Amino acid sequence: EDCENDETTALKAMADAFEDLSGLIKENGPHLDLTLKPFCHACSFVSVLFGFLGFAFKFAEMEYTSKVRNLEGASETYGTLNNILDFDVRNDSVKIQGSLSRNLRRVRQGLDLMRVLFQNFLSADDYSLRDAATSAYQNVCAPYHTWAIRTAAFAGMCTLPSKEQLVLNLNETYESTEKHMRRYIDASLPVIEYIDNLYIAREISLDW
Ligand code: 1PZ
Repeated sequence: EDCENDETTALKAMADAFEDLSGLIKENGPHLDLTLKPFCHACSFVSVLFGFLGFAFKFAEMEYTSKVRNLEGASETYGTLNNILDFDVRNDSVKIQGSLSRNLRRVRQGLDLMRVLFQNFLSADDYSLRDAATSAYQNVCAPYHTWAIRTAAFAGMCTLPSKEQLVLNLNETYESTEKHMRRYIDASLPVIEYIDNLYIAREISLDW
């Protein structure tokens, strides 16, 4: 245990939450019937990180948070992620804007955006946060966003802070940032794959 551990940071809390969630998935195997409550709890830590990325990502944070809240609000009624999918399949509303299954798909894009952004962030020292975020957005979200959103998002990338400034904002050192980002990269992937499998198991394509 190192010294920064008695002070929880937003980045550490997010990595911790996803390690808990991926631990649950690993322990229970692919047949785990994941409940919405711990899932939404972990996802809410990612909102905080969006907030740290500055002004433009404030819009992304609001958009992502509203979808996590919607899923959170459904936890009493539906209980599990599987039940959400089953409900929307029965009602033919999987891809309808605002449906729980669509919001889950969008939250999954947010988790993946953060994962790829961190991978890019750590991939090279001379790779700016702006380039890391632009490339992550290009690959993970842009194919599924409207032209207007994509244009605003690419414009917004110019407002991102430097890597050094982000590390300062996060109240981390470069070393602790790297450690927690790697933990999130590793722990979020099984969660993302678990979500994808909910759709694949019901023969729902993932091209939207
Ligand atoms: C100098 C100019 C500054 C302008 C800054 C404006 C930045 C605008 C950023 C726009 C982010 C809003 C993203 C909204 C996306 C939604 O369209 C989708 C689809 O929602 P649906 O149709 O299903 O209701 N929502 C998502 O995909 C949720 C995931 C959000 C992750 C967004 C990341 C965008 C990051 C770009 C930030 C610059």
